Amino acid sequence: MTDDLSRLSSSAYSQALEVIASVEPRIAEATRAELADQRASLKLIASENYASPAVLMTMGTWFSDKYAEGTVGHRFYAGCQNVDTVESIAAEHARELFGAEYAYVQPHSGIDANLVAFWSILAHRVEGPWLEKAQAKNVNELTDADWEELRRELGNQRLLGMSLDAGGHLTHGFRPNISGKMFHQQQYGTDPETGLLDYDKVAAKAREFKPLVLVAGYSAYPRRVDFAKMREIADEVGATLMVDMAHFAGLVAGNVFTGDEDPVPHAHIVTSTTHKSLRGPRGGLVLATEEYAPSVDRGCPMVLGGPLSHVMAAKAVAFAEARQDSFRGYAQQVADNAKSLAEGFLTRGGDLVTGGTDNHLVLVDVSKYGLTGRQAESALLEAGVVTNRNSVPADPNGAWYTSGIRLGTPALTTRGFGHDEFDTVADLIVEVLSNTQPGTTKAGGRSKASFVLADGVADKVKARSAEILDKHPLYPGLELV
Ligand code: DSN
Repeated sequence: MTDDLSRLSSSAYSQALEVIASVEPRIAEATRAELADQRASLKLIASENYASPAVLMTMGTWFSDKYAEGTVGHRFYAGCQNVDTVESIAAEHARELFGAEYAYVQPHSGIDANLVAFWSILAHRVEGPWLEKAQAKNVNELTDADWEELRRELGNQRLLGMSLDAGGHLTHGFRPNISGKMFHQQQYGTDPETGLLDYDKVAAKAREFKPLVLVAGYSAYPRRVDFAKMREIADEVGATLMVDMAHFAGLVAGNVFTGDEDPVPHAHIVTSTTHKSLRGPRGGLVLATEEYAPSVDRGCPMVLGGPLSHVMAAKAVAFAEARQDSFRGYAQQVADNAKSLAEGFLTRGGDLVTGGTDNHLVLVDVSKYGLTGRQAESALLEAGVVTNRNSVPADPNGAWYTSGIRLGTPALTTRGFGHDEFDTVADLIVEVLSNTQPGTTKAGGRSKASFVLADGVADKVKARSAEILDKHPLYPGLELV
């Protein structure tokens, strides 16, 4: 931010907090406390970032008050002319940013974006009278008999996605999620030795299972994916390729992932969030080929509530930021920093799933310290290092306690961290983990949750973190009064 913008943001936020405090002072106080906490901690959650003040401020306007179900120029409510402007600009930026034929910026979250994609794929793939009927009518005009016909057509559809413990996401067919209920699902994993995707095995599974939907993408796989290969597999078995790029959208936007690693030219439909490596507001996004656009457009009211116009406006601002040259430098630094972080662990004897990274995240297996992921996450938090526990492939501790911690570089890269800072971060984490012991259960056994962090370690780590955090302030120049 320039000095002028810092001064303006400082006064805008200070005044906004005063207005909030006049109604509910505790919320104003919690908002101040959240900024202070975020400024004082090492944020390493791979799915988080720091949006710019421009993005944040765009969300706090009267666009929040407007209903606008439908699509641009075709709304179920009157008075949507300004929402139309906002949605059109956001979609235009998204198309340009990703080189996509079509962009739908209404989804409220990544899960919503995936529901829109599932609906779109199902509706698109049902040939014949039902599709014509659905396209000819408003969804609300379909009769019970129409729906019965749809259920018959759609029943028993199959989805093949990456398993949760290999790094896939809940919405990729995990049994307790709606995606695992609405589809017959099977999962592909990673090679037990290397932890890497084995495309031949994915292809063999696809040939055997013949899915309607092949889902690629991940939330905890520390490597790049060859989407050209995934498309070949999908084409061979007649599946639709859906890529969920929620985690790495910033690396696609910033041209770190190009060619076969860029999902947009290869997938039929691509979903994303907008707030992770892409550094926008909390929300979702669907990109599609023209062929899928009509069914994607039915996302609201089919599976979405009224679009959040204030968030669509903030998406437009974030996409405009991501189209600037500086975003490419940022995205490359995110990937370079992840490598520095991984090297920092490896040189200190750390155990990483797949032995390293080539995206924005690192998955550390903490078993070698005698800890569960939950104990590691809690001990690190005590020392001001914010991470999240995560399963590792074939995790003996399951999805609750886990054996890993997932670390991402997008947020601290936004603060200006580089190679040396991430090497220090690895050192601090190893310091905490090597000085943590599992606690004991009431029955005297080894606990999977409680832990004992050696005296003085948390303070020492906090002091060393403060040195680097102070050199890279969050929202530099933004002072609240
Ligand atoms: N919560 C997000 C993540 O951490 O990956 C996605 O669900």
